Amino acid sequence: MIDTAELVDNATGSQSRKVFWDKDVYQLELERIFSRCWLFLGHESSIPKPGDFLTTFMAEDRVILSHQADGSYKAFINSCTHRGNQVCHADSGNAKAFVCNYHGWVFGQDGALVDVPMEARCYHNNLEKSELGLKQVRVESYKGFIFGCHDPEAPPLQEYLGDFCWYLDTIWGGPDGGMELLGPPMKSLLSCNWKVPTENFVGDGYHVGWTHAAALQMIGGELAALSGNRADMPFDDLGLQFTTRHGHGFGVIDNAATAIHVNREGYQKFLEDNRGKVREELGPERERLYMGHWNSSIFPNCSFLYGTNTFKIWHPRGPHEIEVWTYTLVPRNADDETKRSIQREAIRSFGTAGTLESDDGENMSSATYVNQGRITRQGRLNSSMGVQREGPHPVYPGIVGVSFIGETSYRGFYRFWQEMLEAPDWAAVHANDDNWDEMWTNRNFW
Ligand code: UNU
Ligand code: FES
Ligand code: FE
Repeated sequence: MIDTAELVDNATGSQSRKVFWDKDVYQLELERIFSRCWLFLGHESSIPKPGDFLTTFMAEDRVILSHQADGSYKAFINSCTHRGNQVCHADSGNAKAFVCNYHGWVFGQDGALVDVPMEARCYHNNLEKSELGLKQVRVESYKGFIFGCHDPEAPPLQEYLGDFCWYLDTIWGGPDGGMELLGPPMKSLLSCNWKVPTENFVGDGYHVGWTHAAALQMIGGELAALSGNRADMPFDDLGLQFTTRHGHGFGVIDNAATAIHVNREGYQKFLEDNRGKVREELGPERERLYMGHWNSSIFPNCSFLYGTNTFKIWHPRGPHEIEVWTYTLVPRNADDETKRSIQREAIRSFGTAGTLESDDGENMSSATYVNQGRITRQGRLNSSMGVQREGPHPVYPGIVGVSFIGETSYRGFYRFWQEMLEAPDWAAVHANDDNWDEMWTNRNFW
């Protein structure tokens, strides 16, 4: 039996090392998190036409995301209902139907079983085709970003994103026309627990100046002042950190959206051209966010950097390995040259072989594998930075921490992670909707 109470201590900000290592914790995550939360599947821009599809994963389950004739999207498990063979082996394409390699069963664009070889002769009309479609997944999209969920009781996607929509509305479907993804995604394996990169993206402003010291020094610009945590680093002016009801969160560095770009003119001009509209329609707080650099995670395993514009899904492969999928986020209305330039910059920094990506990978792997040691893994992990220097804010929804270098959104992520592991169903989660943030006791901080 797993003692979930011991796994996370919200008051002090600590976690058991079992969260990165234990096989039973991982099985519970598959059951209670990945089977019940909304998981990112793909962007509408990747499958623009009817019949377009892509294949992806929801944790370790293979799924097909398919653009329907009526313009809607469906997703279904990519495993034949006959003898279980994987039906579609392509990464993406356009298909009238999906034909299984093994015995030739044919599934429609909507996953329904539409044809079976020699059906009358071999099954003698005893096959209930209508009950043998590919297993359906709930699908909903927000501003073009398509998510899937296995739990019929889960709230609608927009409610799941919740307060985080207020932030996302600045960039994903905002006054500048919103964003889309450039693919196909780069794919690579990394030997780490899936939560190590997720927590890093949700709120690790602390590692930036140290892990990435050399890269930031090379790139120059605003963030070079962070390199090596220099004494002249403008610490108190380093933005904010946010966490929301369902563990989604981010940190923002002010006026640094394009700081990691070597060639930034096109993108910086696009942002400058649009900031007035953002201010007018969404107000000065979100204009501030629009011009900043975000490190962000959407619970449970999707992360992005706004500004640098890498967009990642951390697909778990057991407790100690992940498959990393990397897309590039680009403003929909930027010209093609600017989009290409943003993609080159995102790949150079956070692509599979990116300079900053490789800085991070070694830490993520080693933070996982040290827990192989029986004594080592009995210790705990600390995420106490900024405790009490955070609270509800008069303008920004959720809980706001005082600097982008803090661990407010780590604590928010693990608070919800623990809540999901403990909740028997979504009704039990809803029961906490009015008091989810009571662990942040400094109510008048802002
Ligand atoms: O490495 C990161 N996650 C990062 C780098 C975050 C913010 C700025 C630069
Ligand atoms: Fe943070 Fe070592 S200093 S993990
Ligand atoms: Fe990093």
